[in-house]
Amino acid sequence: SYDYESYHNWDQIESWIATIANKNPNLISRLKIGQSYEGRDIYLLRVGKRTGSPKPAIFMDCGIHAREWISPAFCQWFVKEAVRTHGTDSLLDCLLNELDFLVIPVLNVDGYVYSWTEDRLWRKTRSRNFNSVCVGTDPNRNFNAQWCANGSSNNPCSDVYCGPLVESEKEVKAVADFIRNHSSIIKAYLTVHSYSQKCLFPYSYTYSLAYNHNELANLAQNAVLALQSLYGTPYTFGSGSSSLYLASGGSDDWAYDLGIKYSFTFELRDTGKYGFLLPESQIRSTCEETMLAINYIANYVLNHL
Ligand code: 0X9
Ligand code: ZN
Ligand code: ZN
Repeated sequence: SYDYESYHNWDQIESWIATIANKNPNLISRLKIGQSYEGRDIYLLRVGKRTGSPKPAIFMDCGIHAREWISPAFCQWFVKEAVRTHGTDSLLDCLLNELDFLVIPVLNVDGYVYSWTEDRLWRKTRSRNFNSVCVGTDPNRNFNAQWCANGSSNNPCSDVYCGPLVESEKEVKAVADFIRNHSSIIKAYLTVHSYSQKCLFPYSYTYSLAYNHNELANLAQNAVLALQSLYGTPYTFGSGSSSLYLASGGSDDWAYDLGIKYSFTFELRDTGKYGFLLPESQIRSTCEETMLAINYIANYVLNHL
C-alpha cells in the first residue's frame, strides 16, 4: 500500500489520486480543473460524505511552490486521514458529514516534476518567458491581489517574478476559475507551503488590517495552539505583511478579497535547519500536528456559517 511517510514523484501521486478516488466513491470524487503549461492534468479531490444537498466547502491547495515537498505530502496525508477515520465519529469524520474539502494535492505540477528531475530547489512554474532565457513565474505572485507591486519582481529571472500578466499562469488561472465558479459554497481558503512554522492570514500586500483581523488572529492563534499541543512545535501567527513580508499577488489575499473571509497560508516545518529539504522522518509528525490546526479551523468555520 501507499507509503505516506515518503515523498512521491508526480507519476506516483497521479496514480495515487486515481486509486484513492476509485476505492472510496462514497467519500471522494476526482475532478480535473485544468492543465499545466506543459500539459499535465491538475486534479482536485472533493472529500466529504454525499448528502444529496449542496454542502459548504473548505478549499485547500498544496504544491503552489515546487520545492516545498512537505506540502503535497500533507494534502495526501489529509485525504488518507479522511479515509482512515471514515465512520469512526472522530472530529474529521463528523466534519465530513457537514462539509466538503476541496483538495488540490499538487497545483504547480510542472514545477514539482522539475524539482524531482532537474533542480530540487525550483520554486516557480515552468512557462517560457518572452525575450528571456529565464523560465517560470512565481504562482504566488500571479494572483489578482495588487498584482506585481510590493515583494514581486518584473524580472523573469527572479524567483518572485509576477509574470507578464495577472493570471498568466495556466495553473493560477485554473485554480482561480474554479474558486470563482464555486465561491458561493467555499467558506474557507487554505494554502499549504513551507517553511517557517507560521500561520498567516491577509493581508500580505498591505500593512492595512483585514476587516475581521481580530477574528482571524484569534482563529490562527487557536489553530496554532492545537497544532502545538501534539509535539510542542513552535509556531507564530499573524498577518502576512507583519509576520513575514510585504508581498502582492498571493492566493490568500486574492481569495480573501473575493469574499472568502477565512483565508490562511500555512508555512509548515521547519525553521531552516533542513528548510525545503525536510527529511522524510519528519513527514508523519509534521502532518499529524498540522491536521489538528486544519481540523480546528474547519470546525470553527462550520460553527460560524
Ligand atoms: O512568499 C510566499 O509566497 C510564501 N512564502 S514561501 O516561502 N512558501 O514562498 C508566503 C505567502 C504569504 N502570502 C502572501 N504573500 N500573499
Ligand atoms: Zn460523526
Ligand atoms: Zn511557498
